[in-house]
Amino acid sequence: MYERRRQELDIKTNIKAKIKSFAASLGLPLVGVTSAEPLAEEEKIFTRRQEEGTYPPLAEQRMPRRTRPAALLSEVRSIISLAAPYFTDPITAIDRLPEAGVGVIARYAINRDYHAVWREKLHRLTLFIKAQLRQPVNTKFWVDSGPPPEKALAQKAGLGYVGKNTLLYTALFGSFVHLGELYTSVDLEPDPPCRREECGACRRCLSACPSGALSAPYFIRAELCLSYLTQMRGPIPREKRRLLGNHLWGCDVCQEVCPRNQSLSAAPAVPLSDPLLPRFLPAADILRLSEEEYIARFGSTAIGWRPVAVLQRNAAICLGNCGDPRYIPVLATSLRENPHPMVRGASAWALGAIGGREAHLLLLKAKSREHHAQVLEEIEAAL
Ligand code: B12
Ligand code: SF4
Ligand code: SF4
Repeated sequence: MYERRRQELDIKTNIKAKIKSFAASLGLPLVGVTSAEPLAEEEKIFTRRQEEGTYPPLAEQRMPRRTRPAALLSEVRSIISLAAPYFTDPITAIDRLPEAGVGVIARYAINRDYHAVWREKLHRLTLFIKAQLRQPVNTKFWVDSGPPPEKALAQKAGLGYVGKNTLLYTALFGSFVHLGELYTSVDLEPDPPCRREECGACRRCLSACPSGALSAPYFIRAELCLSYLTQMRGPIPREKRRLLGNHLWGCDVCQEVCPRNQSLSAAPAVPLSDPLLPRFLPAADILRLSEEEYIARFGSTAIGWRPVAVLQRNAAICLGNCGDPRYIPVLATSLRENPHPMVRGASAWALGAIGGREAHLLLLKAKSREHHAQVLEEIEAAL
């Protein structure tokens, strides 16, 4: 009896400390533990937003799987929530950005795909936990793409609080962190939740959001967010293309303007992997990429989850938005030769957005040659 109690106490406290320090040694420095109780408050918020039609399309839709941990791992007793920083350069505001025709890539996307990096780390953490305990252990882990509501769990496990831009803020690395979680049958001592909320009267992220996606504090209209628009498959709705500006992939604006992230400039965090891409890329170069070149350059980043046509569609829209006639030739070549109708369509739109006689004539020429209905429709609209 005494021996069993002693073992239980050891697991709750000592093993937890060992898990935290092992996670830190893997490059996952922020670790908190929370219980596996259902998330009643979040279930209410998510369900209400599903009913209103404002629940984001990319999030898990089946509520029990989201908000009731036992629906994902029936023996779950504790949830280990983890956060690690990913920014490598000082945080600067978007208005100090580059010349026309140069596209911006969000910080998370320039690194090696964090899903793959994290999965490897969480696998090692699982093996470590199993090796520490002399009893059978069940675990499951996720990073981003799984059903767990990561920000809510991280807040509950004491890692930080959710700001008005809907992102989780940590004391050490601000909001530039990725989150992941490990559900386990091991009974660990929960950490106190984070109850602090430091936005106060500030509304900078809401005012700076280029697309109006942050329509109220803590409320995002995902279908307007540039992060969603730049990664969606299929043509970006025409009325939303101007919102993209020079965003080639993702968007960091609501984090860049946040005073809570400014002090990070002085001490960039150690990233989990070295960046594979620059943050600013000439959009014309993207339009000229072959499939093979795309895979070689972008295949190991999170951008590589999507086919080349998605990034090229965004590049064409960036060029249209910059309005510079220097890019008419590259857009005309793309309209003539790109194998993907979506990219040809976006190139037609961009020529129309730049406008002028030369662009008009090239669109007319393309119209006489094009056979694809969707591209023809884009050309008509651009003329
Ligand atoms: C779907 C999704 C998106 C969607 C929708 C974003 C969103 N905020 O929901 C889109 C594609 C737009 C997106 C964009 C981005 N994402 Co994203 N995304 C997710 C995903 C898969 C689910 C998020 C979710 O559950 N949304 C559902 C909505 C309803 O929940 P919510 O807004 O978070 O609601 C919470 C609060 O806002 C609050 N709340 C909601 N409504 C209301 C109403 C009131 C009145 C109040 C008081 C509170 C309140 O309570 C909720 C529970 O905590 C998570 C990973 C995961 N599995 O959780 C990553 C995740 C949130 N994304 C992440 C990142 C990095 C981004 C981007 C920064 C990427 C980029 N640079 O382009 C942007 C940031 C945009 C932004 N401002 O949120 C990180 C965030 C890390 C962090 N520090 O928080 C996550 C955790 C992925 C990861 N593991 O790294 N994302
Ligand atoms: S990521 Fe960009 S578009 Fe999305 S909410 Fe933040 S500022 Fe707005
Ligand atoms: S910009 Fe202001 S309101 Fe927005 S998250 Fe940061 S502190 Fe909160």
